[in-house]
Amino acid sequence: MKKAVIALGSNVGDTLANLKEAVSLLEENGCRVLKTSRLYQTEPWGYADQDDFLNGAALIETDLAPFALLDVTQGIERTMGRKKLFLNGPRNIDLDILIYEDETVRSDRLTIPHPRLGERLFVLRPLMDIVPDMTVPGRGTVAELFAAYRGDERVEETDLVLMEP
Ligand code: PH2
Ligand code: MG
Ligand code: MG
Repeated sequence: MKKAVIALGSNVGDTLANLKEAVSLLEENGCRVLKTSRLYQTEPWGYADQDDFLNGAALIETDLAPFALLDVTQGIERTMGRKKLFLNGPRNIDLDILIYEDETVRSDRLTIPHPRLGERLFVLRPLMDIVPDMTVPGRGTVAELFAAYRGDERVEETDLVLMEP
């Protein structure tokens, strides 16, 4: 079994229900969800004229290799009827593989660790909840990246959770 970390985001429709549905679909498709972060209401990054996102992250365990895991996350996005209008634009569900064990993957389809992980508070903040001590290959620990973050994104903690403890 391998451990991986997945970022979840939604800003269209019932965002909490969308994120919960994505977690259930991960569980039904070869991923065991070990831990989930709190959920955060975050200002849209990259394209301002859209609703706030609800963002979280999940630590999973799986026998799927990185590209097979990508097939699963993209399959879930398809199943949930994701319409991606444009880059950084609104979406009902987004699943991004952030970290996969200590592996580095660089291809057109997939880059692990996620290339912009250290620059996004909407990613780093949820990661701090679940894997502060995890090493991001080539970049230090999550806690180190979080401490080095210099941006000013608005990220507000909510009392929403993906799974009951
Ligand atoms: N995802 C994007 C673009 N911008 N902004 C926030 N706050 N949260 C996201 O998940 C997000 C974004 C593209 O995937
Ligand atoms: Mg994304
Ligand atoms: Mg994505």
